[in-house]
Amino acid sequence: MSKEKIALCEDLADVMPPEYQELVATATFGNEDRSWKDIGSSKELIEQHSLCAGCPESIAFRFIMSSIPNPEDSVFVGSTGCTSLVFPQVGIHNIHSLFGNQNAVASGLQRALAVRFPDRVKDVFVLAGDGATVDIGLDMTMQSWFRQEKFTTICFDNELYANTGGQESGLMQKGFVAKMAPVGKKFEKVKLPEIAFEAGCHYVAILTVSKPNRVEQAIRRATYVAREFGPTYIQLYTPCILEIGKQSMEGLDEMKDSESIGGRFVMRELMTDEVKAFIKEKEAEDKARRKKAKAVTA
Ligand SMILES: Cc1ncc(C[n+]2csc(CCOP(=O)(O)OP(=O)(O)O)c2C)c(N)n1
Ligand code: SF4
Repeated sequence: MSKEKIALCEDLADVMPPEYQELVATATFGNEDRSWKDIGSSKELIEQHSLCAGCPESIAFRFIMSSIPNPEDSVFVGSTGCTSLVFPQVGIHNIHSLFGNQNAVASGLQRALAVRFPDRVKDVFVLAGDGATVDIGLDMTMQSWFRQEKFTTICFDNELYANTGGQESGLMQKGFVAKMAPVGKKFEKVKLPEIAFEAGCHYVAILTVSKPNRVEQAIRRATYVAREFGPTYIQLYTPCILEIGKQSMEGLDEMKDSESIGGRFVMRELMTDEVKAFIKEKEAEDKARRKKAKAVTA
């Protein structure tokens, strides 16, 4: 979506419904400094979703959408799974791809956009479950990293195939028994962040979605690094509360437990020294711009 597309025709503005007028007045698209703090007012991002009540994937979507630096010129590529249920309701261009093919589709898209719009920054993001990213789609995921495709892959890691009722995934923890995997997982959770770094990702982060400022930082870093260097990867723990037997209000506690010391989702980032220096410079630039903008409005 673009702010231009929702602009009101002056002659008809006063007869438009108040909700629409409010949307136009508060939409954050086009504002470089929008952030997760705008979620409450930026109705253009996402209002409804069709996930289970309390599913952490829904808040992950909100944080991601409010954090990407260039939403009007961004495209999401999705895959079959619970994440794909949200796509019809997001205010960002998106493409649904065959299960597992998402990184192949994103590769072609990113290249085509670069040729078609050489003077505009276009960001592509893959948003898919761990089954799509790591199991059935691992070949496509890895090959896009080997080829150094310039986009960000975001894996919604709920440690199983949720949408089809709970089958085992490579990212499932050892010993976990899912509804459709009664024997229990026999090997450790695959270390995809390390594999991603080894396979050529220039910035990798693993975290839960319990702290929006951390998600925002990771998304922005991954986006900037993908533009300049090449592939980036973010793995977000979005537990399937249905599968682990939690109530709708318990997803947050589950994430907090898993990220405390010794947990499997303690936040970590992997990057080279060159990328670290680039991020430092970029964040200093952003800070200076925000300070200047604040001084002008004061
Ligand atoms: C080519 C293909 N293979 C298998 C399926 C069946 N299928 C649909 S969703 C899904 C599991 C999705 O799991 P995951 O990617 O982990 O996402 P989640 O639902 O857990 O968010 C599977 C196997 C399909 N739709 N298409
Ligand atoms: S089945 Fe699990 S992952 Fe899917 S929407 Fe429900 S809680 Fe979320």
